[in-house]
Amino acid sequence: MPANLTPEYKTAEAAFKRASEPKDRLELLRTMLRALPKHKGTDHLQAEIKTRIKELTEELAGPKKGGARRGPPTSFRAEGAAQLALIGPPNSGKSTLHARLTGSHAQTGEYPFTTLFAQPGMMPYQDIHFQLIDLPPISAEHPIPWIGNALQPADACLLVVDLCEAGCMERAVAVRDILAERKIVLSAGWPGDSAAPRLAAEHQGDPFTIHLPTLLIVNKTDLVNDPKTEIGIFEDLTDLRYPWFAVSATTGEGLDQIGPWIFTRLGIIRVYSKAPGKPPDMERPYTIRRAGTVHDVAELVHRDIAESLKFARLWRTGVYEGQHVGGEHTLVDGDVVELHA
Ligand SMILES: Nc1nc2c(ncn2[C@@H]2O[C@H](COP(=O)(O)OP(=O)(O)OP(=O)(O)O)[C@@H](O)[C@H]2O)c(=O)[nH]1
Ligand SMILES: [Mg+2]
Repeated sequence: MPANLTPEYKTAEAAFKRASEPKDRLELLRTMLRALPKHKGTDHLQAEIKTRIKELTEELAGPKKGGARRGPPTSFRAEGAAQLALIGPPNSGKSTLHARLTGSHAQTGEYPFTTLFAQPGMMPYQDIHFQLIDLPPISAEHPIPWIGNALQPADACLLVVDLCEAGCMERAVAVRDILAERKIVLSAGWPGDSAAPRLAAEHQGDPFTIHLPTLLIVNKTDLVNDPKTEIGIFEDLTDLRYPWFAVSATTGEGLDQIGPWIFTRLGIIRVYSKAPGKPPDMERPYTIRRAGTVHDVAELVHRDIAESLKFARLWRTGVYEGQHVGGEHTLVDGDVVELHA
């Protein structure tokens, strides 16, 4: 990090890291560039900010007039409780998993490089959904220029591997290394891990580095006698260490472990809203993250309500029965709130 960064720069940079809307990100990049002291020590950072501004400006400009039609979208605004990206080497079963978990008709094939574009889908879990993004394989042979853009809105990723495939270890390591070159770091730590320090990356270091919590999905276990031993060997022979599940996308074995695990490890909290004098809406909870507050829920309901929030009434089994709480009150899974603005 270059020294002598102004408070204005730091504020803009922190906001940039939290922002997910391309328009907001572009605006914040411009503020960062304006606020950045211009000297030798910031040359590199200036150049990188300018590149990102150029990329985002082009993306937001949409199809070029009279030019060739642009391809399908490469990134999707996060929907549901969290966005999870399916990444991995060719032919490991990402699309088969996507189809099975979301009911999509993602194209699958017995040959590598079947998937060419990003495709979203919704995977139900209890009364919420996770958004699952199917992606083309990540490999040295076929670089994906837009992979950084595609992973920008993701909260986490599922790294899908097929241990039966010859060369699977090198290919899995290659995925990690190719992404690292693009400043996307696959991380074994998840925000909901009680032992893990709060993701410090947000407050220090390079503003363009993304840390993606990673779950290893060892697929095609229907073809393996002893997945646990195979995974032990995989861990010994590579330096990849991620939490893992052994599954089969074709038989469905092991797949029901994924939803609850993600829910806990991302620290997701469901909050149910109610209008005064009416029963709570138990069908469609709002979702926030661990340590989230009444104010965070109000933001999800409507920005105006968040801004003019006076208090909320809170119901929590065995603890609260409609008591008044302020916007800063932290919530837990299953809370019911009635917002008063
Ligand atoms: N036996 C078995 N075969 C599987 C399983 N999952 C996927 N396959 C097969 O593996 C092949 C590749 O599956 P895809 O889902 O297309 O793999 P992919 O990772 O999306 O492939 P790319 O898009 O090329 O990266 C297909 O022939 C699938 O039927 C599984 O759990 N068990
Ligand atoms: Mg595919």
